[in-house]
Amino acid sequence: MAEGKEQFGEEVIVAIATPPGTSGIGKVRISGDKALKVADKIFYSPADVKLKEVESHTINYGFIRDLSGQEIDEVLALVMRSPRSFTREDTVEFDCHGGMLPLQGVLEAALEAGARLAEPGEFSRRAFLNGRIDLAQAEGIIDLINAKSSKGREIALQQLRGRLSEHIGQLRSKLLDILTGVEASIDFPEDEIPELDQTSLGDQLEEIKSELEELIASSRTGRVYQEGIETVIAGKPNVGKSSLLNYLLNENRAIVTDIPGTTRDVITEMISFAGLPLKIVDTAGIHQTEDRVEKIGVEKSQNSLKTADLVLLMLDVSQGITAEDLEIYRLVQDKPLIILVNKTDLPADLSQEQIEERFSAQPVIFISVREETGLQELKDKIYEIIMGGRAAGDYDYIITRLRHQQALEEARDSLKRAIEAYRDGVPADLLAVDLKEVLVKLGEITGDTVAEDIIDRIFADFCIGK
Ligand SMILES: Nc1nc2c(ncn2[C@@H]2O[C@H](COP(=O)(O)OP(=O)(O)OP(=O)(O)O)[C@@H](O)[C@H]2O)c(=O)[nH]1
Ligand SMILES: [Mg+2]
Repeated sequence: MAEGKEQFGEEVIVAIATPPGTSGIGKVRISGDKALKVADKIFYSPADVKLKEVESHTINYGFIRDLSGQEIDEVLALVMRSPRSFTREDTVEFDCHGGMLPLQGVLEAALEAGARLAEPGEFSRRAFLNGRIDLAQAEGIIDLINAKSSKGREIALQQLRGRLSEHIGQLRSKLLDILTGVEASIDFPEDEIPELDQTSLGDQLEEIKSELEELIASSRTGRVYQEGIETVIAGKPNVGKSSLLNYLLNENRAIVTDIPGTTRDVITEMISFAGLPLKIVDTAGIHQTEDRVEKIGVEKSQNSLKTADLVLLMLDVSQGITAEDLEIYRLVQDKPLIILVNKTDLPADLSQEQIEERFSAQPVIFISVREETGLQELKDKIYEIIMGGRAAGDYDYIITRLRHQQALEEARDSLKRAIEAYRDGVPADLLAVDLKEVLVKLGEITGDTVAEDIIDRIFADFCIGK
């Protein structure tokens, strides 16, 4: 892919790298073989400094002027010369005043001076094409930017720094050693075949397989940390859904009254829950209604159930199980689900047996939001369901991306075939075919072996200026 370099670096790209809005500082980033030349056309320094002539990694004070000579902003110019920059190309970063007009003005001046607007993720793409980072590291960058929990940030940073790539690299090199041995045995004449060490080859393959299994197992946990979990509180009107939301948020976010149908809209909030990002959704009580406004709320509630990762179906212990409860259950029974029986401070009209009879194998927790009982048990259960029994600390490496998970699963399947083939004593050349397939799949994670369209898709997720 190195041949792409000239073609890419020749075009100087520019973008505003900070988000729109007002701030103390905003950044305009320029990269490409002629980045310094473009920058010098618009950068003017009272000390007559030319960016083309300054040392790499220096900060230079000056002003930006457009080509007509109009002054636009006072800036600091950070110069990073190839290859000691993120893109490995010559790069200039202008620290401007962080308002839309100065930033837009500097951007337009750079465009006028010969740069073109960068595509989303194009700086990172160049870093990848120029060998500064591999694909898994590039994904680490975007995951770090988008991290929704401190654990998610930690995992993304590890990935950005190449820990996952290193681990995949080690697995690949073990496989390559094995493959070399297998291929050598193909080339030898019958009587000179060096005895493939029977037990050890099988064991080595099994060992790699279990390392792949371990990585695959971590991916559920990883995605939870990266993306968060959407937890929807559902139930008929007046059971205490909004009261629970307020309790979890530790604030009076939603209106609570004893009038059924109080919540009419879907309320969404993020909370950090045992280090996990939890998106918590309070819904309008689902029931048949002729009220036009409430009807829309009920429809929105039903829609949010469709995308939920976890549903807390709330009942009222003082009311027994009603037709409305069963109707809602029908909507959510295939989702990860907890049956929450609220208001246990009131006289009960509902027993554990009755619930188990109607809601089959679902976990049931009795709570009282009013008296704050049963809520720790609820938190523990949510954690257990989300994490599938294992916490992040149980893994050496954590996979966060579906793309990686799928590549690992395909690698594992090919390896399984190789192991079976080996046990059945098939010829070495057939065994080699399966092993090569494993190598290709693992290479997709780091980008050593990956199709152009996948690369396009990954970088398209980036923001402009990154
Ligand atoms: N006794 C008792 N009352 C509760 C408990 N939790 C909530 N309530 C009361 O139940 C009533 C309804 O609570 P909400 O939280 O508004 O119920 P909701 O499910 O959001 O109701 P809708 O928005 O109408 O669907 C309020 O008067 C709450 O104070 C509880 O644990 N025990
Ligand atoms: Mg409510």
